[in-house]
Amino acid sequence: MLMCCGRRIALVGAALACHGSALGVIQTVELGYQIRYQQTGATTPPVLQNYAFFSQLTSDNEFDALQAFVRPTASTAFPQRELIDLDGGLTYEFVSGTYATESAVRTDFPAGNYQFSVAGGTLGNRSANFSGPTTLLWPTLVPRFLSGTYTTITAGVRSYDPITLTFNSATLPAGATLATTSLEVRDASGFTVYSASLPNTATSVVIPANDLDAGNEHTVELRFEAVVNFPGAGFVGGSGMHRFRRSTTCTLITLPPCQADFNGLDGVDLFDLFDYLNAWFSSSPAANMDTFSSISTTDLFIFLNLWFARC
Ligand SMILES: [Ca+2]
Ligand SMILES: [Ca+2]
Repeated sequence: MLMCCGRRIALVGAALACHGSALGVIQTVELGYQIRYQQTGATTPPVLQNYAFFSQLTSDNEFDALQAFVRPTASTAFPQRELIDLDGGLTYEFVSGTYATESAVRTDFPAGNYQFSVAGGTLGNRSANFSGPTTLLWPTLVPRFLSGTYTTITAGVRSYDPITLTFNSATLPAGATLATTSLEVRDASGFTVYSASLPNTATSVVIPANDLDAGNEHTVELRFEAVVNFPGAGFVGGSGMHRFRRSTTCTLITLPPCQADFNGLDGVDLFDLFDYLNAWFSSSPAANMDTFSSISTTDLFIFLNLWFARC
């Protein structure tokens, strides 16, 4: 990252010297592809969900009344797409709709030169071409979770135990200068309950105990991302990159809350046993485990069985 920042500063400096003024500088232009899969079982391969195309432009300066567009220069029929202002004029992004096939993506976004046009603001009336990648897919295996044990793990995941997920490693595109592997787990409301950045050589990750909710459905997303840099972005001082994202999601269902987790904290451990015994010896109603409200040795044995079985 430090090298990256240093490089950008150097590029800005070069551009300023070139123009002899403090006009804004296009820093990066980017074309990218995103491919999503869904995995539903251990034996079936992940199913393609969709492809998407996106492009991005960043600057070092806030634009005034700026409009930025991207379009393939090779196609007159293709309408130019407006880049959406993400953060007040520093980053503009366009994300396509999604497509069912790679060829459908190529119809709308053919390989070749793309024209980024900027109108208005300090960067007004500039345009430059940036060559799109000639190959859409990079040669890697489809990211896949839990080879061989997917169904058993999803059927009996205990949120109060660490959960190990295994998956295929990524094979990066030729010339990739930056690559990341990440994992994100979202609960049924879409809230992220666990995320991790992983080495690109990773083939497994351990979700710590108690990060997931008991008795809930979760979506796990594994994402591989790679960047290939191109020094000639068309804009003076700018750099270009192609970004590739591949992700696979699967569903993880955790077991309902467990009676052996007597205190409701940190899953099933020795403290639950001690807390239960305290309750049992004091004949607390909380120690009742069967249909008879009296606190008896039956309740104790039921609890001990659950505790040793960890539910
Ligand atoms: Ca507990
Ligand atoms: Ca009882």
